[in-house]
Amino acid sequence: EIWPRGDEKAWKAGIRGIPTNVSDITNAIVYHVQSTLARQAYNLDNMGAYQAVALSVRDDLIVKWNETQMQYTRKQPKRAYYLSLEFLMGRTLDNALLNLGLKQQYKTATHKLGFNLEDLIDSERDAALGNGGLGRLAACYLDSGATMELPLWGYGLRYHYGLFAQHIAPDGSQLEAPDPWLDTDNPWEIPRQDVTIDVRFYGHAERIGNGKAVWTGGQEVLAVAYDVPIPGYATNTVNNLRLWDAKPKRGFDLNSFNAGDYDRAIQENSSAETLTRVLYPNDNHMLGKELRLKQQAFWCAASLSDIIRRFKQVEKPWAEFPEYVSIQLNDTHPTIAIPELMRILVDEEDVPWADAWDITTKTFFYTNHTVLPEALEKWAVPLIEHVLPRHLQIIYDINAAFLQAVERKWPNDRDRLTRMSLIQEGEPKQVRMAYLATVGSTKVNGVAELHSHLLRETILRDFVDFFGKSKFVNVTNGVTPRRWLDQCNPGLSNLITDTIKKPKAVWLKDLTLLKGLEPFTEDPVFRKKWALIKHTNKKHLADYIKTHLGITVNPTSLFDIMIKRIHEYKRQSLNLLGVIHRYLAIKAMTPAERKKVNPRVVIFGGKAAPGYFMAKLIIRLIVNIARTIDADPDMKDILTVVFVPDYSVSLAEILIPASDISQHISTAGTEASGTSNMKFCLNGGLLLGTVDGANIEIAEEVDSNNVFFFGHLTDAVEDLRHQHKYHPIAVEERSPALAAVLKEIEGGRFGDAGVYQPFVDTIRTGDYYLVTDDFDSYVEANKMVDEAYVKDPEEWTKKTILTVSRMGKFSSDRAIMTYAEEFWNIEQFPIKI
Ligand code: OX2
Repeated sequence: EIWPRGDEKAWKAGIRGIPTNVSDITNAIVYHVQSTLARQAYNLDNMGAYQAVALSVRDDLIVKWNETQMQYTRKQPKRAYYLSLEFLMGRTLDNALLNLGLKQQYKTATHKLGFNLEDLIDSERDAALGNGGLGRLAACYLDSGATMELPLWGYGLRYHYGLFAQHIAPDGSQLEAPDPWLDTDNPWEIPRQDVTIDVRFYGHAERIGNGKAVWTGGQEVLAVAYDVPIPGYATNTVNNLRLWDAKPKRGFDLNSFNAGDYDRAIQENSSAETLTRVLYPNDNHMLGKELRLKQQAFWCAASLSDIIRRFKQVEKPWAEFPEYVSIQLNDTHPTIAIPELMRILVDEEDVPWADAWDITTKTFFYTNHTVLPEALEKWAVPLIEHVLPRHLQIIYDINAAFLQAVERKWPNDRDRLTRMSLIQEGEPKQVRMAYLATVGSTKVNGVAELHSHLLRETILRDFVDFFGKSKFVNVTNGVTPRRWLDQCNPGLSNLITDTIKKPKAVWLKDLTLLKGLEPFTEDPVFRKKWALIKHTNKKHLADYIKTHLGITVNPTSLFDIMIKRIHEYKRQSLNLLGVIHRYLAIKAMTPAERKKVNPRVVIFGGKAAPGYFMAKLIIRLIVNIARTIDADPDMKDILTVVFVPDYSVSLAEILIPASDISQHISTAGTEASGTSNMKFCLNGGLLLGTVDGANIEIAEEVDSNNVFFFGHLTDAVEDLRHQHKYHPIAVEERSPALAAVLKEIEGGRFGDAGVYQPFVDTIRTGDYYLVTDDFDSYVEANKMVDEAYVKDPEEWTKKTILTVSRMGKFSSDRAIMTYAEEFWNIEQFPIKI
């Protein structure tokens, strides 16, 4: 029945296989140069060659993608869907080649055609459809889902502009530039003009009894699917990431057009297309903008409609929906999917309310990524009422039923009802999305042990009392070892393969096998090879810094790297103040003393949300500290500070393998997990960090001897904040060392003091993130790092080997299998070709 027309033999004969020999691959590339791109060898640049190679790889992916989707359709295994407003994919070509196992062949083929594959790989633009950890996690999970052969799809938005590009202005501040990443053809997506869904906004919802309503009028927008193939590593599985693009439903308003009012005729048109125009550039911060709510609703409605269409193919009763479908909500961004599924079931499919609620709560699972109050989503009731009038009714109905149940359990406890209500009183009233997501899901999880614990003890405490403990669990994040070890650090990956005597196709899918490295810690020949790889990676980074920034760094120095979004809770502040402290200390030394200082290169990278004043000020200060220090001849070869602009996934792939130390120094209890901490340790960069997020579990695995911890613990934070607020003590008293540093900033050593005063003030007064409290122990920890690094390089190398060998837990394969087995109840479904 899959050959519905024509001659089956003709169809079968025409089906493409995947060429695996070099000459077929070469031919495929030449074909795309000539036929698809209509170019010739003599006018082909790297960009053109990249595109031809990418198109050829795309063909390979599509063969497996088709096969995978067909086998899913035929056998109808239960599927899981990962709804994420962000997928920070980075580049695709290298990853696709490695996952398909064709890199060597393509290297030879491109060489034959006069190109260097690595240069072509570098021609690709990052797909930056995410802000930071949350979006990159989604990308790692897709890689692991396909590698573990799970029927897992992603759903997201096809933003025309990804995260802004970051430039540094002459005065050192961040400048944002748009990222029109789709201006160059994107070979990694398959447009599906045939897969479209109507989505409604605004209008009017009229209740008609039995919990039902009809929703009419308003604006209708078309969602068009774009499919991004997601290849598993060394498997036949190629899963799908479906991104929705918005299109006006009608071309334009013909009446206005005919009346000569062209502007009006295309007005609705452009308002529809605005929907998927741009990614909101905030990390861990909620803005209550109407357009963002519309993005969320658009994406949820399109995805659910698509999922339901697929479910209808199996012709089963609605009660069995959760046996075919599980949906993971990546933070609260897709929470509107909960009332949307209720709307479809109740209003359109005639399912009674109680049954619909049962189906809905069995379908959804909610991952929380933060406890920071400013990041918790709350939508103003009047805004939801305006944009999604029917959804607001449903939310109120869900709330009424929920509060009745709370009332039955704890009669006459008004405080509790107020605390737990999905609607927060006030002007305006607000919908608490984390509560709605919790009530509407089967399980709720945090992303590291400490974070999950804090969730249960703080923001979701009442809900744990109500639903019971078993609903609230932990799934510690992970990272894909394909991209974050094999791809970014091939030297190390090859050494590991040779050493543990397991093929890559085996150990990269079972990262606990890294344990096999441990005995080699004591082997000096092995250590030498290991250390040489790190040195090579550092040279590579030094080259990058030289070519792109014109700064010379010495690869024998200790490379100290902090790359992440700029945020006060992450405390780049502590790092920059520590750098000034180091600078002052060196300045105060005699030349002879300076000779004994362990040289350090301190590297910062990260973007600030365009509207986040303090974060942008921090960037400006870092850049100017770097300029002052790098211009000071006394610091030559002793201390160099670098701010790497436009931090991205592909830059991380250069930076991480080159680190000796990486910093993860958030105020205890604020960083839910962190994932770059895992990437650094997996590449032999040791951790300098606070007792926070996944740092704690990393230390448990690798042994706390191999981690440099400092700072107050989570338990102490509340009291310290209270002290700062009600019994302030001057910085001069709390930390004289820090006071001396602040004085330098205020004295204008790094440029106009007035500019930085607001930053200094956050520390002098209030000090919400406890910089003062942790500064001295931070300086102390840095001393320990220096000592460990200089005193005994062999010992240092041993630490890095032990660390890598014990990082098995942090593979995203482990995390995704936990979701598959303990949440979604889906099974591995190998694809046979
Ligand atoms: C981030 C968290 O800040 C980070 O700690 C975590 O590792 C990452 O998500 C993946 O779980 N937006 N970004 C995050 O949380 C939110 C909200």
